Amino acid sequence: TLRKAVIAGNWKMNKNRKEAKALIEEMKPLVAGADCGVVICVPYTNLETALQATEGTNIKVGAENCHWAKSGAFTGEISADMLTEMGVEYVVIGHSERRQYFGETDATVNQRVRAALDAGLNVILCVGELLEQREQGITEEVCGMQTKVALGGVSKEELKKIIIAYEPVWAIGTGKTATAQQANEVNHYIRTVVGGLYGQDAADAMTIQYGGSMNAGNAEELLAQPDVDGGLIGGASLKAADFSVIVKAAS
Ligand code: 3PY
Repeated sequence: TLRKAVIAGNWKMNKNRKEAKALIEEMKPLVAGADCGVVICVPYTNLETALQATEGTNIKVGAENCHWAKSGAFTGEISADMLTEMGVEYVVIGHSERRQYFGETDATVNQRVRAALDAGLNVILCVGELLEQREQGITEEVCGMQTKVALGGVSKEELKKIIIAYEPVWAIGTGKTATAQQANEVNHYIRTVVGGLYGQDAADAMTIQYGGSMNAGNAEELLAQPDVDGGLIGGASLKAADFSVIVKAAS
């Protein structure tokens, strides 16, 4: 990467509080002094534990989603304000598992992005194509559209609080990884789209991660690509040793 990288763990629906604390304690010394941003995005029930365990360290804490309303009759949902009030600094929005299993659309992703920004959160916005879409040759159209809709109503100043994570859906939880070249191509394309919306300076400054089975073995090659500014890490973020190898590869 040409920019400072950010490595973010996406724990998904894993770890109870005790396990979360143990993982963070193991991780802390291994990532201390890293020359990249380090974030862990954890289940809501682990946020308090993670905030306490990471206090005074270089590890930032994120949630894995938030709702678009400030409060109200939305049983089971969590608002962005509830997260910032706790001290949470990041939130993942639009992960493909949300799109695939929970009816998330480009429009609701945009609403959640807006709410997160209004609350002062940093957003990790996920975009990515399905396998059929890649095979049809419409990867750029899909990722470009998802990016544009998600950024609707976002100002150039607010854009500084957004990281985009390109996560090809066929590479998520499947063990399949995009080649470093495929990752770089799409990341570069997304940067072009951002440049069209906000100007080249904003595009050049933007952190665009790759996600989708990035692990200790393939991180170095992916992170060596000029347009890959870090990673959103699934399974490998649940192991302190593996996660720290990726953080080192980004430093
Ligand atoms: C993966 O690596 O599988 C992810 O979904 C990261 O968000």
